[in-house]
Amino acid sequence: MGQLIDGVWHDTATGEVKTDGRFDRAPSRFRNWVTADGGPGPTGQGGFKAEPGRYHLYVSLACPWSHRALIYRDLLGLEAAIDLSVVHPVNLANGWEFDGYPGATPDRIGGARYLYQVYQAADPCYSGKATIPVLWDRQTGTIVSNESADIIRMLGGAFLPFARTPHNLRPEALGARIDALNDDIYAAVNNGVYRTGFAQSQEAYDAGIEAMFGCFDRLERRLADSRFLLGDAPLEPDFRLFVTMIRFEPVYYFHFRCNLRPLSAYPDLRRHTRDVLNLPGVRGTVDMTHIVDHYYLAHRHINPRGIIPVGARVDLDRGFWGEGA
Ligand SMILES: N[C@@H](CCC(=O)N[C@@H](CS)C(=O)NCC(=O)O)C(=O)O
Repeated sequence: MGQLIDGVWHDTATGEVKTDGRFDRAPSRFRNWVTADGGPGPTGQGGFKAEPGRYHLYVSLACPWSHRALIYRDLLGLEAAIDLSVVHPVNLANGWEFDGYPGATPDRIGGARYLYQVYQAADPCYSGKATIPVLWDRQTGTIVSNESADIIRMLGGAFLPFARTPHNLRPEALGARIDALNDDIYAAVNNGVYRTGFAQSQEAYDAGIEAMFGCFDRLERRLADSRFLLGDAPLEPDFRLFVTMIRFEPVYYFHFRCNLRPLSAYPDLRRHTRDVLNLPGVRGTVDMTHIVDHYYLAHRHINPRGIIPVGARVDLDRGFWGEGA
């Protein structure tokens, strides 16, 4: 996977696995915000005014964090306002790379071969991982943000005037409930699957599994009498949950050993995934080939021979987990 150290790429471990075998994700480093008037947002510096055509998104169709941003862009109808570059799904010694795979694109901004070169262009002395997604500003030639949780709030906030189909996915009155759900789902599920899959001790793995399935139990109870997590309309936590659950059965169940119980034990959680999948704009953001190839072919420390288990072959068009789409 590798990282940049003082602006130079090194194919070395990132130090996120601690001596007790825990995976501890490094925080994102570019935390500026696009705002309506260009004033500073909750973190970082100002100077990034919302304008159509000025900003660019770098994404991976495989990556759940990128997937959040892609869903917001398509669901809100921001395709004309924010264009895209899509990386190759299999990131190896040089990290994420452009082109050379169906559905991937060149770097449409600077013609870089590797994503780390986009980080070098933003900051020639940058130290840290070159992660995806990235929100890039053409005008100042830098990265605004590489944190998906913030990027989706910008798309659903400052960019709404340019949206073809605007919705408020984070109503102010529900802010505290949304944040509490997001925190629970992030720790136990979104990051929880990585915590479990990247664990390098039995204790770290067991703790990840316990937290994840405890959260599934809570979500199943909540969804028993509610179509979406906070009522009849899908909101921010529904999309944040969806991007992990759509990958769960083909990938996390096998590859990250998230298999205390099969998801058939959680019929409402599955139904929720299907309901989000069928919302306008969502299905087109799901690319199962990028997803499956990324995890099974890039994580050589977990799957050294790159063998893809037969249970990973989910065809969304021919029926979702054999239940009809
Ligand atoms: N907190 C970040 C996490 C992004 C992230 O970890 N992306 C992964 C892809 S799924 C990545 O680019 N990993 C490359 C690496 O770790 O070197 C966000 O939500 O945007």
